[in-house]
Amino acid sequence: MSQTLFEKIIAGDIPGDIVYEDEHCVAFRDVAPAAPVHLLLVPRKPIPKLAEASDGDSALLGHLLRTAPKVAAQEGCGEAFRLVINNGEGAGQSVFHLHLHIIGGRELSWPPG
Ligand code: DGP
Repeated sequence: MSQTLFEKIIAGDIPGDIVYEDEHCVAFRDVAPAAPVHLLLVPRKPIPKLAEASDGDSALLGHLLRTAPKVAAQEGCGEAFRLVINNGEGAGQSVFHLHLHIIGGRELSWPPG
């Protein structure tokens, strides 16, 4: 099967502005930032979308949620940041490799629309 765009960034085959990595996940800057801080936190495992994660992925999903605040803090979000997971085309998912958007660095209004 062909690699996802994010697998290619993780492998270094496509340039990516990587700000964090560990054995399970990688974070890099979104190419089209919606805020001063807009990162994508991506598991190395190419799960296509959240709804396709399995029970066996539970620890990995927990790791992503535990890692996101650390990366947000590292990148200067302060106490306020937002996590977004778009699941499916109808929700705006365009890259089918699970990723958490970490958005911050400005006031974030609610609801997001
Ligand atoms: P989503 O729409 O939730 O699937 O988010 C995909 C994000 O990926 C979108 O905000 C733009 C970003 N993106 C697309 N192509 C690239 C790329 O080549 N490099 C980086 N850094 N981000 C990308």
